[in-house]
Amino acid sequence: MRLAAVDLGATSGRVMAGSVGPGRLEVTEVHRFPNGGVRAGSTLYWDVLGIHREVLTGIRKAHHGGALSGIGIDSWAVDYGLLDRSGALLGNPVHYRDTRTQGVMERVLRSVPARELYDITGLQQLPFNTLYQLLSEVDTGRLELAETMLMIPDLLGYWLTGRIGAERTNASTTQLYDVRTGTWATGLAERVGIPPRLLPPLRDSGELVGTLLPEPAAEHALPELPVVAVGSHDTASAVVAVPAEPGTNFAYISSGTWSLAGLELDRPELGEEALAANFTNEGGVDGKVRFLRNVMGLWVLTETLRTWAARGRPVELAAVLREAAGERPLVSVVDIDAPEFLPPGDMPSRIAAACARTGQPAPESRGQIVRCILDSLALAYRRTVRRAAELTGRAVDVVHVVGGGVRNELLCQLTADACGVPVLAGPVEAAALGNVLVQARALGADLPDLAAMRALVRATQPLTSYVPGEADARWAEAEARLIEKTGTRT
Ligand code: LFR
Repeated sequence: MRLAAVDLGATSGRVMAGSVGPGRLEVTEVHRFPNGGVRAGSTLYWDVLGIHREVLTGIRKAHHGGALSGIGIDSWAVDYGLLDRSGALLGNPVHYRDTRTQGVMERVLRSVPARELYDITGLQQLPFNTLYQLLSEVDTGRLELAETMLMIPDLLGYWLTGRIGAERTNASTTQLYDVRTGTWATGLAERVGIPPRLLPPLRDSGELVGTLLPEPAAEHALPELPVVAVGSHDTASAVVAVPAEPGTNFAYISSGTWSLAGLELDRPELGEEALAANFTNEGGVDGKVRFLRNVMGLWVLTETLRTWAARGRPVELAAVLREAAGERPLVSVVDIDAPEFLPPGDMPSRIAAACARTGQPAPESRGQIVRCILDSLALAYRRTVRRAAELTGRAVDVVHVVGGGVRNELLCQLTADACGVPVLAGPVEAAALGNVLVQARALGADLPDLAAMRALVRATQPLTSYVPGEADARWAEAEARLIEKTGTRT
């Protein structure tokens, strides 16, 4: 069975051709395009029509390389488009890194206590949660004009099929979804001033979205293919492809623009301590819970390289990683999750400022700057993985790293060192593989459950293992230093 997996990240989008059969699972990239914010005036938007065009180009290429049986779309979470009563898009979707949400979360928390929000939605507080983005639009009048809100993969699915709906794993990231009942939290929406009519009917991953409309099919010489709802949140798809052995105590880090670090649970964990530690309970495929925290991720490194290039001093990632590997470890560490690293901009200056504030030497050479970023990321993984284990009373015996970050061997080794347990790295294309697996099952492949899907990933994808070094005392010291200087404890 040949399937197209559309996997959209915040820095690039790709369409992969997947092939699934007994003992066979392969994905091949057929189309890749850069993605990212487009600033128009003071607002950072997504070029969503450009994305739609690239998606169609990719699907066409995939089909013309061998007949497809289905299409699935996953993307980053929280962002959406609003449709009017005629089904037309009302304005361009805004990028979650735009500053329009500044102060909104604080305002909402004055009327809905954090405890209550967490009880209903189970979600971590991030300033760009859909709830806060929608509220930032209240004064524009757009919410009154809008009839429906569609998350990005659902919007693209709507343009392909004409069908409206909200796939659950992504709906669970809106902070408008009731984590216990699996329905929209309409009471909460009403209370904060979001019209519940905006929230479209929910669908599960594995359901059919619809079939490709005649117009795009004709324009791209495609048959009227089924579009399947996969784990449409990219992290949900990536977690499907975590090649965990049954019965092992594993944590995962889905490592890309963000690093999503945590555990897979059967039920949400909504206790006081989970709330205080700002862990999220996002919805997984097959009703699982993704109990995790967002770590700032490779974004800080990518923005650093972009800053250098913009100044006319471009550098190759591989070269600078080699330099970083030769630098002295843990000289300076920063709280990589601090809000100052969220918006686009000059990361090297922000890192230098954070080091100065905390009385640590500011890294000077490029190798030192990158080493500081990677050490700080690994330290954030250590505190997140250990905290997740404490909060759930579970042991973690192995950390699975999946996604693009698998290619960063230095970071994988530092992750093993920092967490003090072995890291099993791979697959790189976890989100696309998870996307393909859920489609394949929906279209009749014999993959009854997550265990079967993961067994197929294990049997077919290259994995690399990293053994922790003997340096735990150094990581403990760096952690203590960061807690002392910044108060970052959780
Ligand atoms: C990763 C991801 C994260 C989400 C962030 C913003 O690509 O989907 O899970 O928190 O992007 O949407």
